[in-house]
Amino acid sequence: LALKQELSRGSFPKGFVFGTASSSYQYEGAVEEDGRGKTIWDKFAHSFGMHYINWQLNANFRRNKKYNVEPSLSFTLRFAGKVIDFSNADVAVDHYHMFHVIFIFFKESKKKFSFIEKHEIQWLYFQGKWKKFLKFILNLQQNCIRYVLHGFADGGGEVNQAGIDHYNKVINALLAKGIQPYVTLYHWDLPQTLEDRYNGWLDRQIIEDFANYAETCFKEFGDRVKHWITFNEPHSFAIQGYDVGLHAPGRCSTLLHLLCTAGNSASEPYIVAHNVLLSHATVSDIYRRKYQRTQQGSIGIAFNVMWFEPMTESSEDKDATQRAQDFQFGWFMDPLFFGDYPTSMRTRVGERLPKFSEAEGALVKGSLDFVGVNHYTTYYAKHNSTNLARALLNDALADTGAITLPFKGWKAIGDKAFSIWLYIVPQGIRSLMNYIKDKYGNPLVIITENGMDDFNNPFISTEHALKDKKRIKYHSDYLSKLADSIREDGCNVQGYFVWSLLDNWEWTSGHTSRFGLYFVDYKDRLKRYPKSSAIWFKNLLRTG
Ligand code: GBH
Repeated sequence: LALKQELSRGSFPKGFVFGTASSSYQYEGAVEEDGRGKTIWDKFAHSFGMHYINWQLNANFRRNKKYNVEPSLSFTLRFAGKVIDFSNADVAVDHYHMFHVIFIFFKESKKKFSFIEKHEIQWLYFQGKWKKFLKFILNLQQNCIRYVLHGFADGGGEVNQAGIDHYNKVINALLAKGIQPYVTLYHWDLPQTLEDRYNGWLDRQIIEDFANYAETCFKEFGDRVKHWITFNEPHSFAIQGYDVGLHAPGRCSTLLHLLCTAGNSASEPYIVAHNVLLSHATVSDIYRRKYQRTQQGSIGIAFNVMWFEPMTESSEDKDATQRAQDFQFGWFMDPLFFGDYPTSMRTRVGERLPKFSEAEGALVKGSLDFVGVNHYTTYYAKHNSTNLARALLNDALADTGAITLPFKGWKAIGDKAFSIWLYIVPQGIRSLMNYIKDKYGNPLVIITENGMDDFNNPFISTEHALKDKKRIKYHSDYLSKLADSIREDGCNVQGYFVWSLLDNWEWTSGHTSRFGLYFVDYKDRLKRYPKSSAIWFKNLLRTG
């Protein structure tokens, strides 16, 4: 408790940045405006009401020859509704019209605004009354924000000026208030045209198209944006999109996966990840050769990284724990730091794992200035040798030969947030930071996401929902452990972003889940209110 009370901005080194994170698809809405093209998530979130059986007999037999996977007969069914509450992100939290809510942390000032005043101020801005609002607006305590561009041109090379103008407004407004934008180039919203034309991330053509898009961003915004994140969580979209099938484009090919369309989960996740790594490296190379010297920014990539603890002390489980980490984080980190995939992956995935040519390996290796880590939770890992896994799990996940669980017997590893996967284990962040330090030579790390969600309970009052003690505890516990990893263990961590600034559209969970420091009232014109955690965070950043 004593430690917790001490937590302040001063618990972190000089120059350490604090911010909140968001993403275009989960926030913006305005899907028909300013020439915005359709994305794979638009299609995915709207594909409900369809029931069909999609036989993949042939696909699976072809795959067997090529990839040496046991023959299987499988089919998929698509049921109604990809998103649990049948919502979509056509409106999301309407951020395209209201990016200015990023100012809702009020700077410490001579004038103390009351709770009500602050809301009136926000509300004015929300309604587009800019000038009046700007009179009131003061700087945020946070000194940066993680923002995602929705701007991936649809492959034709045509740049949409309306989109550029919009993001110029956002970036300039942020900088005018002293807030550094950390910009993510890709957070899962691939143009549907590229999916239709050549299967998106499955085709190497994506490397060139992504590079063109990224270069456009460097040209247009790089004079002001100094922190670039090429990708958000390639592991998530490779596995969820091409193996489990729960995310766009919803491909997978295993029996028992009722929500998927055609795919090949024995090979596609690996191909996708390979093309992502090559895209990242190509973009990073372009940035370094043509822009970095003049623009003086840095480039990184953000990964979803759970921490894993062995289920038992047996060497089998310890090996399985390492494999689980190899297949999640090492999959990307090893190529980036050592030039090739982990040995455990080479051994277990064999011919299905793509190879880097010598030149590609060299391009990928070292192609980042910082590692973004989205960290939320910790699981146990356990050795798994049964073939049942291949039937029950998805192919790429089964390749690990590890089962990961948040339970030991009946005992959960930590308290639970609302999301089924999110268990609260603060110590995990410290262990993970040490793992990165030891394994990869203490690279610069930025925590690009950390947070927890509550259920969007329709039966409780807004006042009640604003009292989010659990979230305060979550962040203060994780931040304490993070501070320990820096101060006591010497880990090179230089930033922390809360996921998320606002409640928003949580992918397959739709609007059932609330991750924000700010509450969004879905029943009343999307008005925003600070939860207790927003006030706590602001105070934390004010002290020390
Ligand atoms: C982040 O991913 C995303 O970057 C962000 O867009 C999102 O809003 C935020 O999390 C909150 O969810 O359901 O058991 O198959 C977090 C990492 C990795 C967590 C995949 C969910 C699926 C686990 N995600 N994982 S399961």
